[in-house]
Amino acid sequence: MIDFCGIRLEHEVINGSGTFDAIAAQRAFGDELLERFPFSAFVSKTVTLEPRQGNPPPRLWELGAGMINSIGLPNKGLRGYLAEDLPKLSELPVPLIVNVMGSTRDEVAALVRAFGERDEVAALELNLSCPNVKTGLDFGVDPIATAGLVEHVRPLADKPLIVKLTPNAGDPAAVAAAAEGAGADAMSLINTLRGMALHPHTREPWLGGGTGGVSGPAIRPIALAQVAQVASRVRVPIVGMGGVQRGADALDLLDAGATLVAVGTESFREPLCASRIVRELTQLLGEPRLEAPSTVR
Ligand code: RRO
Repeated sequence: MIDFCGIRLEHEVINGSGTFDAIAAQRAFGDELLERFPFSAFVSKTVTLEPRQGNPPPRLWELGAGMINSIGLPNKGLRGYLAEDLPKLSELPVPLIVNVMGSTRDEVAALVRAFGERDEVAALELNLSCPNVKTGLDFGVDPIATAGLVEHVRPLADKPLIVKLTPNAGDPAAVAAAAEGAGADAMSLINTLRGMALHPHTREPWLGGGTGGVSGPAIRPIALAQVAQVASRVRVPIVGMGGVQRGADALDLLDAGATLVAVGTESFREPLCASRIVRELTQLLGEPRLEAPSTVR
């Protein structure tokens, strides 16, 4: 059992927001999915106050070592989510973490207040890091804007507040420290890195949104470095993610200072990969660790 902000979890592996559609997966895999749910907590896709269509297609570009997405946050909005998705997601056999995003403080406040009242919700994740939506206010790249937002919404819900950091900030550890100082209970990182692909014939940007977010094994070393850097600056627990494909990748993030590890892009190739990753990680955690050689003076 792992204690994460007072929530008891069976193991260290959860999903990255927006990378596993539990409702669609239940249609595909049936009740077996619920009997052997791969994650120890479920993180929802980002919810905004009003419904959004998302970005024009194409929305994906496959890379040799991952992909670029430009999904642009399509979702039913708060009312649609509460009416249609929350009742289904509350049947999952694990705690539910709802990821929210707004383009103003008041929008984020309304979302935090609404989900803060729901018993089905174990924790909230503030998405300060979507690379594909121009909000006008880029809270997540600026420590002062981040602190202002977290201070504003922290008193509105009596649930753990996780801040999802962007790797596209100049100094993600400074943003993390500001969020912690303002009352955040945990950090999650990394979201995707801004990237681009060109249409093979027209030479125009391939993605409908122009640019997108790079994820998958290509970003794994960046995630590891940023998790280590953030872990050296904050005391709150960290959810580490970025290119996790195997138990060994998860162990790297834990050793860099994460308490939990999230799996994202790999779930598109192998939807139930998290069960395999948990098995691999459990075995690795049970093995004796080699001592680092003592320095010869
Ligand atoms: O929906 C998206 O395009 C998206 C989001 Br909200 C995010 O946080 N990260 C990402 O890579 N894509």
